[in-house]
Amino acid sequence: MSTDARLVVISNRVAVPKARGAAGAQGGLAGALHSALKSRKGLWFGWSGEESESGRTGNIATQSSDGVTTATIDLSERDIEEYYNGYANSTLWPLFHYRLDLAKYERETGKGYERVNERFAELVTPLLEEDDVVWVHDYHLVPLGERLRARGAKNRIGFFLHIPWPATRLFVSLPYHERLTRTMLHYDLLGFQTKEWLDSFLHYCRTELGADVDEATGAITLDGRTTIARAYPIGIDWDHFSGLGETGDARQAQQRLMSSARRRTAMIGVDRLDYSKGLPERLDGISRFFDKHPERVRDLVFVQIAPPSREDVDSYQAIRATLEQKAGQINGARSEVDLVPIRYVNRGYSHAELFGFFRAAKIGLVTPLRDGMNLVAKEYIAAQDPEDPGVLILSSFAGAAAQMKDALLVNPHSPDDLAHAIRTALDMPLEERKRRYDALIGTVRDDNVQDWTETFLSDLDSVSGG
Ligand code: ADQ
Repeated sequence: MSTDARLVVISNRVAVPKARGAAGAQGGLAGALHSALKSRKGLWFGWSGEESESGRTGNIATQSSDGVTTATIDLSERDIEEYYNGYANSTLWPLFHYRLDLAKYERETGKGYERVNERFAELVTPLLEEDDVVWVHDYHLVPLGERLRARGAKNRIGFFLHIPWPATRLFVSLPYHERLTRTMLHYDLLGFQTKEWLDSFLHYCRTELGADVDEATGAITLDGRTTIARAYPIGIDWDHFSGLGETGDARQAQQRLMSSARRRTAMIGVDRLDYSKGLPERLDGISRFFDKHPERVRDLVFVQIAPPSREDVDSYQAIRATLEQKAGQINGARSEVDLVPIRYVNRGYSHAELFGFFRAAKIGLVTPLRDGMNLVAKEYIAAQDPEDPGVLILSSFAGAAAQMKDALLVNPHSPDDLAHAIRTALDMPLEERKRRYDALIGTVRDDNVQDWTETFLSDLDSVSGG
């Protein structure tokens, strides 16, 4: 890292290390942030995930290990309902994933969102030191930078959006959209996953805010203040993830899936149970494949691992019911006494077990309708055997598609397109599988999460702050 300044990460949730080394074992984003924090003796601030009486939500619980301090606060039931389940997950998440049909626009939840952002600013401000570099994460905390500035923070403050930025014509359906976006121009550096989301944001700033936008440098100037916006595609924790192949858990998981699939080709999907991940559409594609090629039902077993998330939000309950019904219908129509084509599992697994499943599966299906990046696509490739790699079928609407053009890119809305890709993957000769794998592995290995953290933070160090 190019500077000794302390790093302060602020995100909705904090991954509090439970035991020595636990943060490393989490892998992915939490692990990468933890190592950046460790090298800069940092502080990580956010919600504990716990609910408490509203009178006690001003208490900060701190914990230090390995030179990293975590500071967490509880939220009240009302905060959780309005800020987390409400504005963040029932307004911004669906809108940013192009699901206007699911986006709810309620004044009360908008106020709750602003109130919790204000509380974050109020509680973190006394913990900030003059030279700290502050990195705010994701859609839960868009206005936080402006709230910190209002309290006098002169620090360099960066923001990274993990999800897409929607097209301007969609985004302007958000009531008071200008109020939200103007707050973003109080950050020094804004990071997006892909050039596509970045371009949408720049377009919005130019056409709706009347900002002066320099496309070449990403400089956005409004009211005499300049913010830099750039694309920083996130990657996986390569060292951690690729090392998992050597573990007993990974080997066992691989063996388990291979032996239970017997001679059939295993095809896998691993996603949080979320409507943005295109799961019902995926099942429609598989069903279309079986309709077109009934003789191949015996060739394939599809395993979908989808742990529930955000269960207090109605649309998440609805997606769960839809999937259970669709999986049940396909299995009802296609099963034999010794064969069930779809295995649908609603639980989480360790990354080592997922590594084993990915390696056993000769086809990886990653077909979100819209996704900021999608790390599962990269994990699937990282887990393959270079001498006999599986085939990744990837939605062209995932941010990852911009870097992974050698996957079989599909339109996840089209069952025919999906069915065709499954057939192509099943029949793909080893030579082509290797060629595609060789073309994909470089970006998965080199554009990893450490590289992402270092690039973002070094850019943040070099912009003029305050
Ligand atoms: P997510 O929407 O959660 O992340 P993704 O990028 O795929 O999506 O990351 C999911 C992570 O959870 C992966 O590491 C995966 O292995 C893990 N996971 C999924 N199912 C699991 C299961 N059953 N058991 C255990 N682990 C499981 C958001 C954005 C993405 C963006 C990331 C990072 O929506 O677009 O890529 O943040 O910026």
